[in-house]
Amino acid sequence: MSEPVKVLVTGAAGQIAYSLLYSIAKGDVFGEKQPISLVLLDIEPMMAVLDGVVMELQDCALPLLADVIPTADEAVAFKDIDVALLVGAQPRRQGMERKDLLKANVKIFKSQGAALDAHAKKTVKVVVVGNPANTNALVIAQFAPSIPKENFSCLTRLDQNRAQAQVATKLGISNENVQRTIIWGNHSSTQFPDLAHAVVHVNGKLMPAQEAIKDDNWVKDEFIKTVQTRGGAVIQARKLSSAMSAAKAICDHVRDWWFGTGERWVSMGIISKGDYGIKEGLMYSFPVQIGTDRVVQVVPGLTISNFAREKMDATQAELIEEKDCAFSFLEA
Ligand code: NAX
Repeated sequence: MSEPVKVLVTGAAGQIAYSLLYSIAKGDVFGEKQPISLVLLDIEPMMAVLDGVVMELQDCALPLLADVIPTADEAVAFKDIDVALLVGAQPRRQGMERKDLLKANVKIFKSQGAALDAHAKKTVKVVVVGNPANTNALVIAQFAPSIPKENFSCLTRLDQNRAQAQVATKLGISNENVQRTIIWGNHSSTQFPDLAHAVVHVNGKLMPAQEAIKDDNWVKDEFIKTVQTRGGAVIQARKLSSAMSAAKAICDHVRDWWFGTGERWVSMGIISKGDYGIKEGLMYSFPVQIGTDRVVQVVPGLTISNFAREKMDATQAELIEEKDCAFSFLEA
């Protein structure tokens, strides 16, 4: 058996982690032969709850789980890790303004950035899930200057999966028959779920999704709105935010980064190098392909319509505003 992959999950006592930890520990992400060492970080008041999570992981008697390290200490949590899944964040409380939320999270991700910089392997792959995910990811990257910028990402795979599932349902086909749905921009209600390049297999024939759907209004209006507001709809129904689907999306994101995507396209937030006119240095969701060398590359050469341009710019504008606001707290 090979050396364990050391995976940190923050927010480990929370609801996403409750689904995520089991999936990772049983081999859904790194494969069925790869031992895993799990590090679980949460805040001090959650340590008793975290003990319960550790007991349950033990009780699963999973063959791949080499060890479990629960902690509230960032120096312990980030030590020699290969993968950081940053799920924990300050939640938005009633009456809290967006800038207060940003301020609280800047503090968390600044501190975790310093710990990452000091203690993690330089090859560490970082996925930020805790909201506002794109901006939190930029903050942590800023405070971990010794880690290459290409190693930072944020999760928009849940949005991609939601988009894919909407198309599959609309056409009455299985999810695997829908490919190349794209999420551009922020993991927020300004994101742009784009079907212009999506393809579907219908009755054994590969065709553009929009041609198969034959309903421009649905594509440009209902589909986009449904995906943009899906998180809110789940909260409305469940009185809790998405957890099972979020955990599944994190597994998809990391598995594809670890093993490569082959010919598939996936969406993930990465630091922009200026592709498609998106401002350099923003954490923006792009369609990407990933090689077996774990290098992430933006899918090149897509035609961008005026409709798409407007939506891509609107979500970019929100990200610039969030970034400026977050970085103003850092300077203060
Ligand atoms: P929970 O409130 O169930 O769990 C969050 C956990 O994080 C808690 O146990 C809390 O104590 C812990 N935490 C807070 N500050 C911490 C810190 N400084 N260090 C370590 N742990 C800390 O939330 P959950 O439903 O699990 O959601 C977690 C985050 O994911 C939220 O920010 C949520 O908004 C975000 N989401 C992001 C998604 C995405 O696609 N990017 C989708 C799902 C989810 O909404």
